[in-house]
Amino acid sequence: MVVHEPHKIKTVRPLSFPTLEERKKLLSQVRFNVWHLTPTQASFDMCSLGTNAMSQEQLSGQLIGDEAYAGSRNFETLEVSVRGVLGHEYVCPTHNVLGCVKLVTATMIPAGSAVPSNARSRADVFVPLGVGYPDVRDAKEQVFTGNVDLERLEEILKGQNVAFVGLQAFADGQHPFSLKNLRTVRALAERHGKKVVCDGSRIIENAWHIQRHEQGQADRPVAEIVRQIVKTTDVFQMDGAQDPKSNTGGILTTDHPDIHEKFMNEVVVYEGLHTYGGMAGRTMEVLARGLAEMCDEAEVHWVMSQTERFTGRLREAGVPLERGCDGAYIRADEFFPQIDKNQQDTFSAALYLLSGVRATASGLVNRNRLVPVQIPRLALTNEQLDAIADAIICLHGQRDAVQGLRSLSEGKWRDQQAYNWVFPDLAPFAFETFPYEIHTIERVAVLTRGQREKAIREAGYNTFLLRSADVTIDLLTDSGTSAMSTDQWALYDGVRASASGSDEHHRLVAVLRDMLGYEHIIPTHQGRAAEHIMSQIMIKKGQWVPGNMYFTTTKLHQELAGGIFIDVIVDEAHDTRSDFPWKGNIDLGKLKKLIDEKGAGSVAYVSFEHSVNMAGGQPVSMDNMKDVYTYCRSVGIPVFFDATRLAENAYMIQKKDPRYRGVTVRDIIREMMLYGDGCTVSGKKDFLINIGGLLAFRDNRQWAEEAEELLRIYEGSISDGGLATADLAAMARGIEEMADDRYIRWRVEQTQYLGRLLTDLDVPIVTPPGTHAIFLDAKRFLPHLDQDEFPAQRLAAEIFVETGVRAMERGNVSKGRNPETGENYRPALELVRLTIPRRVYTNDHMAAVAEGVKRVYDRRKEIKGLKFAYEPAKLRFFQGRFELLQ
Ligand code: P61
Repeated sequence: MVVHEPHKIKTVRPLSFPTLEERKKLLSQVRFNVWHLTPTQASFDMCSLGTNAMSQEQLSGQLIGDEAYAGSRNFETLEVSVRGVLGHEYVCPTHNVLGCVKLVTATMIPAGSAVPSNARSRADVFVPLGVGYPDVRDAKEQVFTGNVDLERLEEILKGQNVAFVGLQAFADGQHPFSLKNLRTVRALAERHGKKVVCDGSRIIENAWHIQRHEQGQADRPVAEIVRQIVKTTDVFQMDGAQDPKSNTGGILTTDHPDIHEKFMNEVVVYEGLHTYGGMAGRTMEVLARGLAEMCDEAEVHWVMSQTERFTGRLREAGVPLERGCDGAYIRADEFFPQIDKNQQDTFSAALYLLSGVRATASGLVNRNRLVPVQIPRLALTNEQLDAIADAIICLHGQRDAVQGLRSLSEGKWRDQQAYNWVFPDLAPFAFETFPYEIHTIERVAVLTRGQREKAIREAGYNTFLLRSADVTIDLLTDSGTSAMSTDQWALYDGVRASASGSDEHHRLVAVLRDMLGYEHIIPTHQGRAAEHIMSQIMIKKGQWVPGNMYFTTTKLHQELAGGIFIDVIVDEAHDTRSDFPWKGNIDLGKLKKLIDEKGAGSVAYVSFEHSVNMAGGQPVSMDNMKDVYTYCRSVGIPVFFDATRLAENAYMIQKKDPRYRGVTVRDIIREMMLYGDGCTVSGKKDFLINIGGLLAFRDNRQWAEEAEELLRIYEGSISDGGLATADLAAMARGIEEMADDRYIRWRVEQTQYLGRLLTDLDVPIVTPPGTHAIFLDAKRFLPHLDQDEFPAQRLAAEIFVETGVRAMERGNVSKGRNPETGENYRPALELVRLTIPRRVYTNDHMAAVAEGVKRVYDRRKEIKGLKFAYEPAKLRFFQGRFELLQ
């Protein structure tokens, strides 16, 4: 079975993709020491410290609490979390893990004493301070390479002035210890009257290793192993920026009141106070939540599976590396056997030059020969990690072309290094991946099959009536379900709200005028509000409204205004097997025939939808827009776009029409919009917002004034259309982001990917795959069911039971009954829509969906139909309930 993230993406941070020329310039500016580059100068920053994606609960914690100097509630939250998760009674907060080391050093290391350890990384601190730091790591151990050599430790305990035994979980990022070894060390230390102090910043990775490899531990949850480790130590310290996924912070915990007392007295000197320890209140809140969540079994397994996959891919390709708990630690000297100096920084510079990936060693120069390529926890997708591994493999293939960096100045610390270099002539590596880093995540439900059967029964076999809390992958709709970017959130937060004019309104107008080329910009709370107003001002009772296939809300408002919708889409759109590339096109012949028959005066306008939703997300060609517009102008009929999915349509033009291959999506949009007189938009789709809509007219002031008249009555003020000012800000930014070529390509190609997976598995879908959704053809999927047994409705329900994926019926149930005959309409298309939210799911989610649908397909013959148990009169698909036919 495909493994996918046990969460979805909540917010994203845009990545940068500097060109080769920019990378050369930047490298020379930082004297070829990539340590000094910034994350926005790199495509992927391979560092796991303080760079992890948080959960939405952690992020919300940032705004909770009192930021009090003394006795803050945030500290109380932290105490509860420490006791509950780690099991130690006392906690002293610190600004980060160096704060912990400093307190321990001040209170527990007498001058001239030594700290035997299984790690080397604290040499950076201990050596300058004159603390002895003997290595007691068992070099012979193969699996638990962080185990202590007990004989050697005993010798040192006997011979030297030992302060305490200082261990690290997953020492130096590469060496886990076993629980058994830890317990023995503790007993040994105790016999010599010494304490065990453990840095557990990577305790989760170590606990996972114990669960996986230590005898008798396989059935224990990570949470229990974590407690065992902590309780085996006297003092436990943790970097908040690692496993608890905070951006900083640290804790020092113990069950010894006397030790804690010393920490409390010392913390005021170096850190802050014993109830905040140099952390902001919000950091304690984030850290507390991160601690409480870090043992989540599904998440731990996901994170570790990423590390295994990444190192496995590199190893298979022959890249010399050591296993890291959080990535691959490249053996730079073996990577470049022809280079005798500065191999680590040469690797870093060459990798950046080749691909824009930044990976760098830090700390003291000459501590080891490794370059850590760490995976920020939860922040990257497998698709991205595979590509990053491929970049390293690509460099490995060209390693002979690389000359070593020549030192300009030799520092003690890595950040002090500066070099000269001759650029190697490398074939560059380009990324075609998700162009974002995951900023926050939202955990999703994982129910048993039995629980899902119960849930769908209770929902009357209607996926609209399922609780989202019961859904694992929610493909009901792409409407209002996008992940906003950090840029959108920043603007949202920074807003100055207003019920009249606002800066955000001005900005939105400017952005839309530039994007669409339309003068009159009227925000609405969502798409149907714009449709309502458009229909009311443009349709006279009894007028025809030809369009390229109906959409439920659009048609409803046209009818409420007294219009008669008539479908003039090309015939190919109704054929689920046709591979015609422009199935969204209007059939000009049908349109002309209508106008010839009825007269131009009886046609209100042409309702022209981009990337036609009900046809399967099928695009309209540029030529068709031109032709329809040219003709309509000649007969004096306005053309209004439903531009809800305009950017997706524009991408399809870029992809499929050779004349537009080199044209940006932004320019294509601008040209598309030329061939219309106005538009309605549901902003909840391409505009990358959770709420919002738009009505716009190109240059007709009278229409705009009439529209504003209705807007004031039905929606809100003319400067917000009933939206919060903050939502206007998010919308303005979302519109800019939707036209980013990398984003929109990735977005539509993800849909195409799901389509390809399903066709490869012979599952019947509407072809070619559309832009926002894949439509399963229920007539071909369940050919043994009559359409009045609602095959698409049943299929959507069955997919949920099989996989936890929620889809939407688009067929006989949605179309409704003919009011004259009382019969179901039995439309040509009987479909199930798998709709893909924007920036929310990864390609692993897509693979899991395809695999799950295939399992339903394999047992399709046993699937029976449905009958209505409750049938509402209007829009029955929303609230209708069904029973299984026996
Ligand atoms: C959807 F089952 N679409 O696809 P509003 N035009 C277009 C849309 O796709 C659209 C609207 C206008 C939805 C949500 C939805 O029966 C349903 O912002 C091309 O939702 O008001 C919405 O925009 C309406 C799903 C709407 C439905 C109605 O999932």
